[in-house]
Amino acid sequence: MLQCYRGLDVNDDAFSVLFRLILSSAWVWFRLVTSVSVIIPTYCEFRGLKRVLRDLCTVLSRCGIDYEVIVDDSSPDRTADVAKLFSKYYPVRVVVRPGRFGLYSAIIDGLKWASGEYVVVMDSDGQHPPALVPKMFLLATRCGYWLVIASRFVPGGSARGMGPIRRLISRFATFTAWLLVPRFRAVRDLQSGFFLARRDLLEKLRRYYGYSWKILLDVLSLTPTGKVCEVPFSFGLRLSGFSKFSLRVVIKYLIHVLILSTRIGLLSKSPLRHYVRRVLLILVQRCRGG
Ligand SMILES: Nc1nc2c(ncn2[C@@H]2O[C@H](COP(=O)(O)OP(=O)(O)O)[C@@H](O)[C@H]2O)c(=O)[nH]1
Ligand SMILES: [Mg+2]
Repeated sequence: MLQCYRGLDVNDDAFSVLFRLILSSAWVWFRLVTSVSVIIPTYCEFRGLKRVLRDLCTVLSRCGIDYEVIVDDSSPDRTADVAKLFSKYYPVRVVVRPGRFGLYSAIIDGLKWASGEYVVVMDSDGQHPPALVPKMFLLATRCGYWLVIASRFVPGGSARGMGPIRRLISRFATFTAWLLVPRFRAVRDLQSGFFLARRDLLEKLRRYYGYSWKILLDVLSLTPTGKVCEVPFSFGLRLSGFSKFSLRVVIKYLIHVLILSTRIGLLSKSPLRHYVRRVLLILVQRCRGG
């Protein structure tokens, strides 16, 4: 995973160390300028978004990142106003949708405005550290990964921002996915909402539009196992506001995993898979949004 970084040799003299550092920063800067967009879905994150954007803009402007796209669902707390303020001074685009259409579709809609070859998806509530983005980008471009997942459950990561009940639900959700879709077993943090993916992978998801909350599962289903890596991070506490996680999200997630298992998992060999999928799709249409 991270061992693919080329480390500094103790025998290098000061000049060559400096030269390599300058060269690699210039390389990161050049690639980031042309290659990465960050999509941040928001719903009622007025306070949190301000802090996140400030930190993100500081980190990313140093790297010369392309720009960020904020997709807001007409939040009643006027979250979009914060984003619009930032857009006057930073490369931030604000997309305001006329109603609440859900997290998955917010990411897909954000894609229309994101021009980067790679796309980062992250929360707007401070739980995902912006400082990790350049590292994720390096892993993708230098080591050839198509999907880099910021993970709470690999060595070095932590989930201190999750309460015990949420942690239990997350474990259960991961276990269900591992059980029904064996190829997911290679990934420790299937529930992560913080990842970097090749743009073309996300483009393909327009067809699946809005099954559930966890777009990462669909991105994973399209990525060869050897092209996925996880990088540890510390999942922080929410800066303010409330989580949009709910029972409906859990139900949609379970249906989503079942649909995936009819495609690439345990149910994919069943002669009834087409009927099962059709029924599941009808069910998932009934609980749109969220
Ligand atoms: N545009 C949009 N963003 C959403 C919606 N639901 C959640 N989000 C955003 O998606 C991110 C993840 O949601 P969050 O409540 O933090 O989920 P949690 O981290 O799993 O508790 C946050 O930045 C939310 O503001 C939605 O319906 N529309
Ligand atoms: Mg969150």
